Amino acid sequence: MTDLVAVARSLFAEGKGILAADESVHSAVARLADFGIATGPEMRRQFRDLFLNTPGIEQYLSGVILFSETLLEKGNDKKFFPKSLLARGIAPGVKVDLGTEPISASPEELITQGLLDLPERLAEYKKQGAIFTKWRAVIRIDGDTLPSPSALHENAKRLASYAKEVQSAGLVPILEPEVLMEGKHSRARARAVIEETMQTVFSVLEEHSVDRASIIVKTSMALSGRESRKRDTPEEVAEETVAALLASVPRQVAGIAFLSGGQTPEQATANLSAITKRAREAGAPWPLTFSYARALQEEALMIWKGNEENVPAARAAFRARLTAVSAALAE
Ligand code: 5MM
Repeated sequence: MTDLVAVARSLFAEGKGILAADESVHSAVARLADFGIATGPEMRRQFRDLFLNTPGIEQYLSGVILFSETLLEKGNDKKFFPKSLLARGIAPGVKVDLGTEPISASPEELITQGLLDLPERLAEYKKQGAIFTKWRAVIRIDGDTLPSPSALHENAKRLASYAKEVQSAGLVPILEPEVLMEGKHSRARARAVIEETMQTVFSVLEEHSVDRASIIVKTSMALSGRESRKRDTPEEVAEETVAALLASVPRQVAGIAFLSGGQTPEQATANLSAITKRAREAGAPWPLTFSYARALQEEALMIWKGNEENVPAARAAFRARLTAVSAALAE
C-alpha cells in the first residue's frame, strides 16, 4: 500500500516546489492568447514540453500538476510526460476537478464540479502515472457580503468528498480553496476570508474523517484586492498570511503550498521569501513551498511566443525564475 504521508511530505523536499501546469483547455487557450500564441492541441503539447522538458528542473521541482490531457501525451523526446518526469525524480500529479459553475442561489459565486465520476477517473489517472491530485475551489470576496457562508460550506463539502475519494484511491490530495485577488478589498479582509475558508474546510474534513497527515493545502496569500490599488509590502503580506494560516490550518497537514494568483513573478518571489521568514520566526509547524503557474511561466512565455528558435532563451528564463523562487524557500 502506498505511504501517502511519505508521498505528500516528499513534495516539500528542501528547496523544491510544485509547478502548476494544469491549465484546462479553456485556460491554456486564454493564457497563450495573452502572449499572442494561437492554440490547438499540438501548440498546447509544445507549451507543456517547453516547461516539462527544461533541462535541470529536477533541482527545483518536487512535483508537477498536469492537466489530464498531458498524462497521455509525449514530449519532443518521444517519452510520455509522466514517465519522463518520474525518471527525473519529479512526481506527476493531476488536476481532477472539472472546473466551476455559478451557484444558482448566489450566481456571483462559484462551485466546483467533478465528483460524479471521480472514482473511475482516479483509477485511470493512477494507471496513467499520477501519484497526487488537485481540486480547486474558487472563493470570491465582495465587501462584507461575499463569500456567503453557504458557498464556503458547499465548496468545503466538495473538497472533503474529493479528498476522501482520492485517499481511498491511494493518491495524495492537494486541496486548493483559492481566495481570489480580484476586488477592492483590504489585505485585512483577505486575511479574514482565508482564515474563515480554511476553518470551514477543516471542520468539514473532520466530519468526513479525512486523514489530515496526507493532505496538502494550496492557498492564496493575504493581499489587498487588485482594484484597491494598494501595493502591500512583502512583510505586510507575510504577517497577515502567516497569522491567517496559524489560526486555521492544523499542524498535522503534510504542508502548505502557495499559489501566485496573478501576482507578478517578482511579487510572488518576494512575498514567498517574506512568508518563509515570518513562518520560521513564528514557529509555524508545517513545511511550506510554492505551487505557481503564472508566476513561473510568464517570463518564459514572453520570450517563447510559440517559436521553436526561442525555446532555449525561454527555458533559461524559466530556470532563472525557478532558481529565485527556490531560493525564497531558504530565507
Ligand atoms: C489558481 O490557479 C492555480 C495556480 O496558478 P497561479 O499560480 O497562476 O495562480 C492553478 O493550478 C490552476 O488551478 C490551474 O491553472 C487550472 O486552472 P483552470 O482555470 O484551468 O481550472
